Amino acid sequence: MLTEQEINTYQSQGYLLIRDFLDSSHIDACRQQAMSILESQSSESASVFSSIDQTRTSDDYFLDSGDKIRCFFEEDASIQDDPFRSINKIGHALHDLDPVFEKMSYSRDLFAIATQIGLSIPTIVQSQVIFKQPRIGGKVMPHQDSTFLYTDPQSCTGFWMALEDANVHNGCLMGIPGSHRSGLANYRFVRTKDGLSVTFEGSVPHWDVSEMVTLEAKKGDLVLLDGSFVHMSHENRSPNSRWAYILHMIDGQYNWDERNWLQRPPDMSFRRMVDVI
Ligand SMILES: O=C(O)CCC(=O)C(=O)O
Repeated sequence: MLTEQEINTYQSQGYLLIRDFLDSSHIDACRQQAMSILESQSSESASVFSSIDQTRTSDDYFLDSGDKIRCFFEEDASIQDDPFRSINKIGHALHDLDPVFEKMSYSRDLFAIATQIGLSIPTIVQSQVIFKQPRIGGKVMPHQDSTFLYTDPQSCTGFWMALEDANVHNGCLMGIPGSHRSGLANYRFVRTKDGLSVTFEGSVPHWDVSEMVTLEAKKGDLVLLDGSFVHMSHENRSPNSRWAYILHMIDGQYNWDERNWLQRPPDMSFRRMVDVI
């Protein structure tokens, strides 16, 4: 359980670092499972990315991934590279489709924290393993998570779990303390009317990146991220990877916006944590 001081810090800063949240047996299980997913899926994704109509196929591959487990490549990776080292991330329904990630995601500890920070019906909408591969791990541009995962009122909350140490050398999270208090920028990542692709809508926000602080984390730490908290991560040019498991939750009492890129088919709707744990 969080202390009152931790809850206050989260509310005033927009993020909170919780040390030693995961124990090593969970981390090992999660890493092993990610490896076996990579082994079974990377050839499928390689064939998708070598298709002739690359833009169309990769749009579909991404847009249909909300209810699947799919691997996405690093931008700097060529598919001839070691397939494991070329994968940027696995997403986006590990929590609902993979038994190891399901157990880790629908945990009593995460549920307790989610309710303490104000989600009355914690509901997981998205899961990802981000690898930040050595030398080629890509930059994640400054953003607010609610731009991508929108509810009205906003309730998106990130649960970022370090599966390896994350520091300034291998591209740890960075963020602007208190930035969530300015609210969500008028900028949304939405499906186009025909539902077949995605686009940004609104005016591109400009944040003062000089205000970013590093959010270094040790293996096993959990970082909570308010949906309006401005954060990013730099490229990884170091020889070490930087694995993380990231869940995004919403408050299930609010409507999931029908224009969000991530949509589930009717027979696989988002699950309320309380119904699973
Ligand atoms: O892990 C990272 O480098 C960035 C993750 C992130 O920004 C997010 O999940 O919202």
